[in-house]
Amino acid sequence: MAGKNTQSSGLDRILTLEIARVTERAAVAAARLRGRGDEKAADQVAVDAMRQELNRLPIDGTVVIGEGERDEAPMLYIGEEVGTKDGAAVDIALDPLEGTTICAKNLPNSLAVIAIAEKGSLLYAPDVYMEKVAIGPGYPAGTVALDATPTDNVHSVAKAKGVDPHEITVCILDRPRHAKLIEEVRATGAAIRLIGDGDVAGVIHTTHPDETGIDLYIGIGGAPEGVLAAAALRCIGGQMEGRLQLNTPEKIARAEKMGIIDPSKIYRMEEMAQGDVLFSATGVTDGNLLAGVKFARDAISTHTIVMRSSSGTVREIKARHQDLTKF
Ligand code: VTB
Repeated sequence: MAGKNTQSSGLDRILTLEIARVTERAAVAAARLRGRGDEKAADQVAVDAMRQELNRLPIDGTVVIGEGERDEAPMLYIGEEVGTKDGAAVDIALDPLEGTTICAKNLPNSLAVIAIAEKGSLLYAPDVYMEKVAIGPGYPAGTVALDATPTDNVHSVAKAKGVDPHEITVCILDRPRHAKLIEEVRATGAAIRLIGDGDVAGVIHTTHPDETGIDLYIGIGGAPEGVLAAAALRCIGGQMEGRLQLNTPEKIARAEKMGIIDPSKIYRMEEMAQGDVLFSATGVTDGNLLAGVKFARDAISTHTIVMRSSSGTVREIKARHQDLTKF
């Protein structure tokens, strides 16, 4: 649950509005390349735009979840310092274009996302897979768990919601590795929303089941996306667990370098994103919660959700940008 202490945090309240600009800018850049079949180009323009805007923020920031290791990503790599340095020391998790393939195909739910947190409060996750289970707010603690079977998780959510498992919808990434999971969930009677990409959105969608139709997220996706999703849930409320898939000595060694000693540890949402966290996501393509960027002759419209864990405030910002020279 969101805490109440807004005084002790190093994060400035003003940043809650500033952070929206960062994802707005990245989303607009990516949206110009929606449906062009070029994932790399769309990602690159989003990265450039996000970096430019981030460097205007009055923060002393370090990217901890970013575009990759320093040698593989020229910009917004893990360890890159961003911001004007004139402000709080913060850690940053970002994905300028979450769902590059969705954007390239102009399908729903690609996002520009960022989380800014007090230094040392985000899990420094290597770029490996993470097994995840997540639900939105309003359920008793422990309703879902990675140690439980998918069948148990579906039954538990159904029971807590007071419905039959047939009325539960589970979001799962459409991947061959999920064949058994899909079969098991179907056997419970629950419906499945299969998504091509974009499991940050998939997790966030569990927080508004009435609008998105999704109650539960289960499956294996990227670990960086797991930390971003946990940061979002910390702000809105909900429950999530994640377990890194450290199944080779090489991955275990990489994780160790990042301070992860127990390779099979199950991380609760509060361990993946601790302290005060700000989160912002802007829709790139139209989605279940956020509209995509709209281009008109005289203005560009964006739809953003911005939230802060310490106050629990969730803001939706629908912006109409008229100074097109800025984009
Ligand atoms: C997921 C998905 C992301 O990576 O996390 C996925 O939500 C996991 O990797 O949008 P695989 O594609 O290898 O299954 C993304 O697709 C981003 O790359």
